[in-house]
Amino acid sequence: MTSEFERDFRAALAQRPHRISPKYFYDAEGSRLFDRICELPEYYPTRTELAILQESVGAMAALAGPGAEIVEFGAGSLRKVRLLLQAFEAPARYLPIDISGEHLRDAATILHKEFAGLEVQPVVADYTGALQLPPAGPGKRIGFFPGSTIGNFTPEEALAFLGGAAEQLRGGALLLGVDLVKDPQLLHAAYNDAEGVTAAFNLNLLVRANRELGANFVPARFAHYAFYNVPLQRIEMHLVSRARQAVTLAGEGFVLDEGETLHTENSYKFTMMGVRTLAQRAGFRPGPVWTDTDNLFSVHWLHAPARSEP
Ligand code: AVI
Repeated sequence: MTSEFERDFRAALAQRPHRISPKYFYDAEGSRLFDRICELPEYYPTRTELAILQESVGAMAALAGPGAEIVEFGAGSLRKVRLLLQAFEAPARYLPIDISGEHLRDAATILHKEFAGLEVQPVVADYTGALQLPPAGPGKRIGFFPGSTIGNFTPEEALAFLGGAAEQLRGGALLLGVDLVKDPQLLHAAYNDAEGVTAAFNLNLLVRANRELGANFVPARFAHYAFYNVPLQRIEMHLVSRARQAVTLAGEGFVLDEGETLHTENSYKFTMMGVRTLAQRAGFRPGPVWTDTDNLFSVHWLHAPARSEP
């Protein structure tokens, strides 16, 4: 059976400009490289968001109230959710949602051991699609979507995701981590690190295609290229063909011209107002926002009105 990865990669090579979803970065090696990116001196989002959470988790816990349950979209960094679980008053349940059952099992085992009395209920699902969550308990349902992963969605996808989350979290809230518009030099450095880890992360997509789709990409014939597109307020990552070359993927031949690119990722950056307006359009009532002193990153409390609320 043709996989979604194969279908999307063929389509990417058949259309111009060539474009593929960033979700395919995350095989085992891609996830490992992303963890390394999060530790890089140039990649400020992870440590800045962690510091914001550390400083303001008390205020977040007060808003959540006792017996809340946390729904995490993506079984992400345990470090971040752990901060919430430690600060919230008697959290009732933790529901991580992820497409990878393996990731979920690991997260569930670790947290179950650490937090006695906490119910951990993993949900294997694609959180960008229609979700079936178990019925909510008596406490508030608080969604958690850190890391500015929302920036990797198209604007339409971001609105659709937030609309779905507002439905799922009725009567509760979404805690959303969002990277902010800033000095283009800082943004440029964050996606062009000196060690070349981001380049390896980008090029790993070709290695994955070779392994899983029988493609014959030679990674050295491609260059990592990331730049900040100022008018569109997004980092764009591309793989640039260093020469005119033929490639084969799943038995089909394609030609890439010298200088042609495969567009592999967008990472949108937002203004505070931009996030609030988008959240409002999706059905949330924007609440407090926490940020760092340099305004690099932001964490938003978005109240999801209950059906009975105006
Ligand atoms: C996961 N995501 C929010 C990261 C970002 O910054 O857009 C992925 C990434 N791409 C290159 N570096 C990090």
